[in-house]
Amino acid sequence: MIRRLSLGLVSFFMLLSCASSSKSTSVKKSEGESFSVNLGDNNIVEMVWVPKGNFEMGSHEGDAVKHKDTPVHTVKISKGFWLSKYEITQKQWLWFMKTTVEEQQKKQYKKWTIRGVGDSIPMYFISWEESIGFCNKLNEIEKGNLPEGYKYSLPTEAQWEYTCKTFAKNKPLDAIAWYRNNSDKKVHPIGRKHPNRLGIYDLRGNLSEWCYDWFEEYSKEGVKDPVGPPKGEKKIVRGGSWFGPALNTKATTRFQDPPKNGYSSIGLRLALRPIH
Ligand SMILES: [Ca+2]
Repeated sequence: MIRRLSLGLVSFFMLLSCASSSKSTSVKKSEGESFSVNLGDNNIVEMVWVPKGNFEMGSHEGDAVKHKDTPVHTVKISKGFWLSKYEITQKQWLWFMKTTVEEQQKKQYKKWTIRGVGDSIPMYFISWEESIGFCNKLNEIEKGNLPEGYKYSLPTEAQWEYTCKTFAKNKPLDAIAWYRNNSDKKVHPIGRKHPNRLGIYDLRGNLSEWCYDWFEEYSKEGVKDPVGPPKGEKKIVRGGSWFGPALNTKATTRFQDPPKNGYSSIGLRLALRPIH
């Protein structure tokens, strides 16, 4: 009886150690530090700390009719947050969410062309809902390792524009972004252009990026940590892509798309951010 019990215990501990070896190896994250999160099987996502600050959101030039990016208003980002250094790749998505870009294409617009397949090419044809699904799955796995009050999510639109505007390098667009004039109508591997001052790559161009917020018009009053309205029809998309002209890659240019749709021009950048 005792022997059977101890054998049982041994198998139980063997099972535990097998389970832990396939799990992500997590360390507690500390504010201010960049870190890497392992999705499993050595699929590492590097996360870069973005410090808090105030900025002027919106465009003075006003592409308002099409892009609704006026009036300029002051936004306070009251806490720092993390953004992934790169757009999430096809290899990372396949490991974590179990679908290929071809399978995603079939779910979306079959007539739309595949624009690049490869481990280091960012994932596209993914909807806002599927992208939030990626974040929530990671929250489950990382439960207990997250800083208090922080969760994995999509960046808010304000966090995205703040990072793009405040930490920009003074370089020509061709040096930092893939867009219509230089992309050869393809999605490119991550990290081939110059990063911003924080070391974040491809914010502008390559793939546009889903943001958390539902679309709403700006107002001129200053706001703190905006997250968008509670309901809406379309989600914010930022950064422009391989497909669009230079204007689309501006830090201020806003796009919006239905949350169930995926496109060959939109991908996912992961955030670990305060949940207000
Ligand atoms: Ca991008």
